[in-house]
Amino acid sequence: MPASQPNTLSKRASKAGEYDVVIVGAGFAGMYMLHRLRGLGLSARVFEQGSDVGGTWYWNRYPGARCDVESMQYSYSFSDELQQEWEWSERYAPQPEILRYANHVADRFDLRSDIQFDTRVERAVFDERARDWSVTTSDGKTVRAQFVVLATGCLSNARMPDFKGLADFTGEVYHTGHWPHEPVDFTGKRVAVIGTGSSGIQSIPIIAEQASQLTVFQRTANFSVPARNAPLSAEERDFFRANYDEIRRMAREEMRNGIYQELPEKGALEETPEQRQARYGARWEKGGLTFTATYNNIALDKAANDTAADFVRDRIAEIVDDPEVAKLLQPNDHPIGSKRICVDTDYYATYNRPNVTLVDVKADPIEEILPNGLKAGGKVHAFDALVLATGFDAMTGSVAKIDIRGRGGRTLNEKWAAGPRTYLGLMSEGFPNLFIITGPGSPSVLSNMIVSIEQHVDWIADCLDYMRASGLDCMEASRAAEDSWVDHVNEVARDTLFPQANSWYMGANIPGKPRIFMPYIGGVGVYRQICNDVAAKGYEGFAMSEAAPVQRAAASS
Ligand code: N01
Repeated sequence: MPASQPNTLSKRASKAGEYDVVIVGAGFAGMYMLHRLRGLGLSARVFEQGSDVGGTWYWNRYPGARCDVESMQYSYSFSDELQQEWEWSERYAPQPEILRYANHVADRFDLRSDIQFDTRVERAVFDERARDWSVTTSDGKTVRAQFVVLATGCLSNARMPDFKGLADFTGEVYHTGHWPHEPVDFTGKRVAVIGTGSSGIQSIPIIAEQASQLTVFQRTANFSVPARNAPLSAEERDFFRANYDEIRRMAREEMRNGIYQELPEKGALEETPEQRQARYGARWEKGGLTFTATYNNIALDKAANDTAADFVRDRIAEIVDDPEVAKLLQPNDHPIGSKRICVDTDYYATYNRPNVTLVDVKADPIEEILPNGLKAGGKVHAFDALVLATGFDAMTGSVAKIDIRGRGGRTLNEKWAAGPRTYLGLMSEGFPNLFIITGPGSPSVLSNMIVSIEQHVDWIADCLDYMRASGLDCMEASRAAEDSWVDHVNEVARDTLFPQANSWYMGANIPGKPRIFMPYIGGVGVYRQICNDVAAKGYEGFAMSEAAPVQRAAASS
């Protein structure tokens, strides 16, 4: 950087209501972003809609909520002291423990003083002359920031279905993604659950233990594998702690999904049916998400995929006593893994309980919610409490709720009307100085989210540091780079079985949402290398510019 250049990025620290960076959201992404920016000496303000930190783990408090990535890996790696000292209790951490961890991180790194809770960002408008953002929040205030980082989360906009009569239901209504903070007790109640994705599959066994009667309304059967959750032994913890450097490196660089695991060497069809049975059996006994990594071509080859899907369908038939119920629970309309596979504790066995009934709402669609139940296929089902496990407007929903206006006053929603368009999932052309963490077009929800969050935060922080050192104050994805990245994201997805499912990855769960495979499926290692190469080439594909002399003069006065 020429010595005469002003330090354009840190001028805002001293002025009230002006920041170098506004961060939207205080989940795992927002918290780490704040920590990194402070380390660079930049001023940052975080706005968080909730009353505390934790993001998705703040809102998703439903019974049985826990992470499907093992706790020793679903944790920050940026502080060795933190990862050595924090004591995870179970193989898969339950939601309250993850929330305690988020709170511990906030306290340990003294983050709260720069976070404003109970405050939504309503609007962000780019000022082309001043080359900064004006950000308006739900308390009616407006602040200015040179950069905005959207750390809004991919699964944070709970989807309320538009059932006729829902507002007239007289009992309790809950959404799994927006669960009350007070304990909910279903003891002795007749409960209905609509939805059998991960949230439904985790909560149904617990609700069934409390409720006098549980009716599950299933539209699409999902593949689920046992979690085999258990307390973590001292040996398991010690193994990770002693080998964290290498485990984290492998997760970042060598694993497609950012989870350190044993990688398969063979394709499913290279082995005999007996060998496959033994291998799937061993993974089933081990439990967890890596079931679909038993072979290296399950996500690519339908015939290989069928062998894994058949194995799970057979297990369902074995576990569930009533053959009619078992048949309904066997997924048959999408390849295994093409929708996020679920990880459960006693899900299928729950249907053997006398107080649990499964209703197929694909055959008998829900017609309306009644004051004391619902009507499906002409039949009335009565209940006292309704649990909506109906998912999220994923990946774009939380961003779309903010009125974001870039160059020429164009809104991000207008630009993304036919589907999200980004360069590397990090920026969208026409919206300078606006970063997205784990946005569409990055591995994001296909990966261990904390691995992807840390990668994006580090990349953004390094980029801001580079801009500061180079006297640059404005950065924007180029149209050509964005177009070719979007093409690449689509092309890589087309080589897999993923687009065959009506999944939330495709936007298929939201009526009217464009059908586009949103995350980047090339793998976190490949993606990281691409991002690093882009940075090494002076942020290739991004236009970066210096403050104009008149602005520099104003900035330094
Ligand atoms: O949401 P989902 P989720 N009438 O969209 C049904 C992560 N997560 O909250 O498939 C009837 O998967 C819908 O039916 P269909 C994880 O990444 C992680 O469960 O559209 N049914 C489906 O069954 C996960 O993938 C963890 O036919 C309706 C269900 O509701 C993601 O979050 C835990 C309906 C929604 O399933 C989302 O999971 C929880 C309607 N009108 C979540 N509308 C872990 O870490 C929707 N459905 C373990």
